[in-house]
Amino acid sequence: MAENKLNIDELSIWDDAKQMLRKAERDGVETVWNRLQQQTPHCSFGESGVCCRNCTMGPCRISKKAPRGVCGADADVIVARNFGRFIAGGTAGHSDHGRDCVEALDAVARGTTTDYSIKDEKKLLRIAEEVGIRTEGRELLAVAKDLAAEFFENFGSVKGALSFIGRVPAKRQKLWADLGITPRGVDREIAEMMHRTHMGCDNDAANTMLHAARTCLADGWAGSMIATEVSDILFGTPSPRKAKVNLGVLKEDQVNILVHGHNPIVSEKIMEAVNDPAMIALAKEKGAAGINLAGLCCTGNELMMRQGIPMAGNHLMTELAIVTGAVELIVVDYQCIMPSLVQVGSCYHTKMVTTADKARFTGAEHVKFEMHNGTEQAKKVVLMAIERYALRDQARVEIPHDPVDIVTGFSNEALLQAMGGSLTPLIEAIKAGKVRGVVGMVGCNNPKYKHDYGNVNLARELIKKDILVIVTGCVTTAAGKAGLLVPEAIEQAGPGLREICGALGIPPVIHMGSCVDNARILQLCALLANELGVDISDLPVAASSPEWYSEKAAAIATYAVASGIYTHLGHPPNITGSKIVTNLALAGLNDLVGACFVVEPDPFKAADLIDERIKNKRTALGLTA
Ligand code: SF4
Ligand code: MSK
Repeated sequence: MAENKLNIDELSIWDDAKQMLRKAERDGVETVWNRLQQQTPHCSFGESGVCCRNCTMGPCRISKKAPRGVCGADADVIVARNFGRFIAGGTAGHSDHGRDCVEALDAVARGTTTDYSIKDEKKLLRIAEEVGIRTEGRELLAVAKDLAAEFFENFGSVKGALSFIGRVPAKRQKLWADLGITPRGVDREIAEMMHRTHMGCDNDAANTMLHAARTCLADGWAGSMIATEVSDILFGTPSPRKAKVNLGVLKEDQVNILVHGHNPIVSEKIMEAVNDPAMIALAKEKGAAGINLAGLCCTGNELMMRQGIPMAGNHLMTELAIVTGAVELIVVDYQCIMPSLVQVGSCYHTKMVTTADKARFTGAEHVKFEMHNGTEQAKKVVLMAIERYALRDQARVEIPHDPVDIVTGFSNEALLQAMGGSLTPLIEAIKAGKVRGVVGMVGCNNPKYKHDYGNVNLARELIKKDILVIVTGCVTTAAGKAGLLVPEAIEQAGPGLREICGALGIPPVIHMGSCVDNARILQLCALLANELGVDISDLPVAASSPEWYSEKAAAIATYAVASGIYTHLGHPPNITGSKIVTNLALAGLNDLVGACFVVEPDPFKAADLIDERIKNKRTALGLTA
């Protein structure tokens, strides 16, 4: 039970969130905002990154009085080491997700599962050819087996280079090679980061930070990129489709199931089970009008992109979705799932089901999904949800109304198709100054900042300035709820962007997927750079994560910068205790990789800073600002 009263109007910009926060208060349910209050003020040593727990001579914390840890490490070394381990966690998360996808592809190829299949055969063959696998006259599954083997090689020590290194513009490849940061393999870079940050190894902050860049590049150009491409092969490459967002997607008279996490391997199976006529009949027998599936966070993005399944909410909405009292069951795989969901669920009738051995939650029921049993396990989970319907207390149900329409499904393939098969219309629009630049807005929510205030206002400001916005992850739901993910949103865009998006029939804010799908944005930048014969750092592009919170978001931001993309963050990582690391992040990296971070909490000021960068890049390319 919360101890202090929250000022609910200041916590979120959304009516559905505020309505549920008031209900949570009435129902005596503790949320992330209550716990933030209990944890505040945060420890300033931790916040500035100068607390080290890497050995038992410590823990040590750096201050004026004690400028070195017991071993002699100073603030710069400690901050760099902490940041290195932070992004190693993010890289591991995305990349392990990618490896799970490759395992599914391998199981399909070997015939050890019939629960999954190749949905996009053309993409399988295209990607296989791209990475040097012969396809002509061969059985599809033989090609799939070789592709899985090729991708597995990206995780250990790669024999030659990452499978997708050929996508990186030549100038960038040379720059990485000169700096010694060409990634060699996902697991290798993560392991080396853990090694370097052991006591007595890499005691040069700048050197550790360069390896951080290398580790994150392995995420962007291998772990995440493989996750995206294999998911498309197994579940279909997304194409534009309509969907709906906000808590209003829950149904008062139906069995409501929420999927949460990241990997479509679980959520796609749940969706199939929900559509099974026998399951629907059973739900009706139990008095429900049907079964309603909705997504949360990134697995929600995956299902929405490919299948048009509605999205109930982003990161800070996950507890509040349960507070509706209308959710029978929430089934999760991994990442960004608050442990508190078990407790929130127990305040209602909501059952929480975990599916991955690597992400179990005390108090949740575990239904282990393996490659060979996805269909069977998904039915088991849906049955549990149907059984819970009878336990629902309708008097405690309150569902906010009016879900918002969105258009989703813009994979690069779909974007190219919308442009008639080539990038030429986008390039011509950029040259003519109608689309002045492109910004990828990615990432999360963070209860320290007003929910979705930064995400929505930055997206709005950028499109006003004729800057095309691409969203992934939890920014998607924010943009969708603000009405920015529909073609009609061109009315809020500047005249140039309005004209181009209007002609193509696309929204000025384009949804490109989940957080691993930032790899699609990397690929798009590389395609643009290659087409123009320049490096990615020469393009009028930027990235932004106004409300990030996770290790994964830090890894994404770092691979964006190391790939040459100027990157805005709404608040800094825990690095401000080191001048060397902070200066490197905010300026020094520009000299090394042609891009750096910029930190600005105010979305309006951030839009101006991004605009300035885009102006400079346009001028350098000989274009009008
Ligand atoms: Fe302290 Fe050094 Fe050990 Fe860190 S590695 S806890 S700074 S003695
Ligand atoms: S789920 S990493 S809160 S985007 Fe990918 Fe959302 Fe950020 Fe998790």
